[in-house]
Amino acid sequence: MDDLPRTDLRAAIMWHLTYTLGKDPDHAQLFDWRMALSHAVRDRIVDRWMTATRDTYRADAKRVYYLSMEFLIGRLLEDNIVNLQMTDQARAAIESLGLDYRQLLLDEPDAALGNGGLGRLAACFMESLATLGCPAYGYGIRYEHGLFRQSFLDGRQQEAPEDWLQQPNAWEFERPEARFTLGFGGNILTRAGTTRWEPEHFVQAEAFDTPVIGWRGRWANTLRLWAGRAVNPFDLERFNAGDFAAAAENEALARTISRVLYPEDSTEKGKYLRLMQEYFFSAASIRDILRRFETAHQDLRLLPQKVAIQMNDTHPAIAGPELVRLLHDERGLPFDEALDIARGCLNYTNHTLLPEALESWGEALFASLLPRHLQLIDRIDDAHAKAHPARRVSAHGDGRVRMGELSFIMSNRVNGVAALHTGLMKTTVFRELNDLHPGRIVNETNGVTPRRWVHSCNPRLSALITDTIGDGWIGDLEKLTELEPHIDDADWLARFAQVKTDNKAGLCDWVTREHELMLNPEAIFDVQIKRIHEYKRQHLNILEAIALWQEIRDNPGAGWTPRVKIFGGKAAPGYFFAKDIIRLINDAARVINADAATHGLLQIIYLPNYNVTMAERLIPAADLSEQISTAGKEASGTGNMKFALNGALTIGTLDGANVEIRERVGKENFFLFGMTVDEAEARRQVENHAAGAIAADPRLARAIEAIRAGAFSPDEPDRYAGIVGNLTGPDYFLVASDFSDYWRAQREVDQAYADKRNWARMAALNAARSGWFSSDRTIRGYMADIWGARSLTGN
Ligand code: GLS
Repeated sequence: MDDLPRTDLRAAIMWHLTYTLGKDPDHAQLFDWRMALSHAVRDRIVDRWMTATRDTYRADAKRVYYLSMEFLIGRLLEDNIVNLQMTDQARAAIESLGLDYRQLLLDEPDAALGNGGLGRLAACFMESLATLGCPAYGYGIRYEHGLFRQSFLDGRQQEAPEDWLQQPNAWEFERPEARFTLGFGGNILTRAGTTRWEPEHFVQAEAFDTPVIGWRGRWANTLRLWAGRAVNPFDLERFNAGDFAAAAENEALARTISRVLYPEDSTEKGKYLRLMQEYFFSAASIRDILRRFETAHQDLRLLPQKVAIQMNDTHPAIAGPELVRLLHDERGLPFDEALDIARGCLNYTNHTLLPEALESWGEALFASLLPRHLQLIDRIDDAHAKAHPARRVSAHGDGRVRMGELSFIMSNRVNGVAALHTGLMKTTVFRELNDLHPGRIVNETNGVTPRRWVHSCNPRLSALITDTIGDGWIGDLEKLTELEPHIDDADWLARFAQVKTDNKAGLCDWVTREHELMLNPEAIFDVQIKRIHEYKRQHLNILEAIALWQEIRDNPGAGWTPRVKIFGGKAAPGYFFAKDIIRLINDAARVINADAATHGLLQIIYLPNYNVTMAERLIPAADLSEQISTAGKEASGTGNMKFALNGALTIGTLDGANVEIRERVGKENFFLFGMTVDEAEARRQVENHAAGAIAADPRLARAIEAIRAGAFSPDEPDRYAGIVGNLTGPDYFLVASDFSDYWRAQREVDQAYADKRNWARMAALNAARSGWFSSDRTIRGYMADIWGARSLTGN
């Protein structure tokens, strides 16, 4: 066997094909070639990865630990090639083997270990942490099944399991030696003044490591995902007794813990298995963090100097009591000291104010699973009450354990994800705790990685930017402002507009191929892609489409600006209202697309199975970004940033990071509509507000009436009685009340788009002024304000 070739990529691919995959080139399939390339790329990451680890030990640097139930990483091959700056080399090597490079990249499964923005943010953060040379670990769960695969049957969402691990995963390293045994249930024993938890059931967490390489390959960190394993996987006694299924029961139970991602987003799960998952990954991570610390230090009081733990939402909140338990019960530190140390390490990011999303557990369920932790939470509450006797805010009370309060009390810093959201945290859910702990809440507005969300997904735009200002923007996105002077150059602006035209043409080809629908490339590509949720108001969008369709039919010669409305997104399987919205969009699309009277002027398409890869395809081709949530409900949004960076204009409300996007791109380059947070709150107090709004707007009334009368569901006219009843009744999310202003803003969009040159100008200004929304900037903020961590690469 020849040595593995180190420099020649083509030779390395051939080597891995033979010796890692065991395949003869004559019989290799696309999968084999993709795996061989992935291994060859991975080799180039590993050296950097190991030196980064050594550098961290040598510098005894503070490490950041990002604990998250979700990492929506998508595909990794292109990301890694791009960050190693090997694109040309990889393409040449693959083409020299007679293969199609893009096809090979597309063969990789999309790792959907997350639901939406929260999980994707975690993935962007991992990439930025590596880019900035900040020593960091991501900790999460290695779900066998990520977010379900969505398809439509008669317009209805169907869910099928996602099985990304059916194929071997080229990026991960299994670490059978890195295992922790975790307990559940059982009793608490107090002997000679010390208390110990004696759990009843045990499972093991086994680590799988994926290296995450930063831009230009200067640093690599680790994403460590835990898989459930049985302590005694096989019961020989039961097997010998002939009970074969029971013999493997332990193994099946343990594996269940990391089997599936809960498919809810921005809602509470409240399920027993979910709490097990939360404890499973938090406890394994905390033990791993302590183990690593203790290899270099004896004095546990140094922990906050060396360790910063970020809890991504409340899902890892149990990490707090677990750390206290390990320090106090297991290491013997006095309780108050253990509490101080834990609080010195922990921080918490809140990602939503929706009351239905604030996790809490019934105390009986909690105690049955984590009895010792419940006791410790009571002691944490007592200590907090003693320090702040004026007002009692507690994590445990009224029969429930509230993870938001627990996270807040256990944290050194608590942050929101956009300025508006952080402000609302202080005045709503955390008002009392903020009064008690002024300064604990800080804001870190979200960001997205420019490597994936501009450079890789939009190669045409990337090339134009680099051609104009050099490639420094990829590592320093605020350099995009250097584009501004070029926007007044007509030739440059024409090139910018051409990028969009070409991207749209590419999308049209793909839609024709995959979905047998010919889109009008001249139309405004109006895109709403995100989870389906009432607060995100996809139903406001489809209502406007229906009203527009009716208006075009009335007045076909009125010089309409053609429009293609593109939807994508999944509904939680148990969220029936959201599933009705999906079906309504599909039903309306069928009727409207078939109407010869409006053909070419209005088309609607709902693309099934929206995921990271689809976002990478759609965002570069979008003209208009729909960010239309009810004010106060979308904590930040991150899709909004990706669209603006790729030269789409936003139609949006004053919600989440829209506010900051509008401030930066300029209000004249943003289509604002809708009520503010205060106006929305006041509007809800108006009796029959929805009925009033409908009575005042005949267009809205007619659109709702069409749905009610079954215009889109003639076979079942009352199919949408639920949606109609809500829109005309309680309408908590104020779809009816915001409709007229949304309609007005959409007609402004029509007018603006008719002036192609000015539209291109506005789009270019959006791109040039959105550099602040890089996750590099966000991570720098966390490093300075929250973690006290520093870069080891001088970034
Ligand atoms: C979310 C919010 O809904 C988004 O607005 C936000 O951008 C994202 C990341 O901070 O977090 N919260 C949540 O539960 N799911 C999300 O996507």
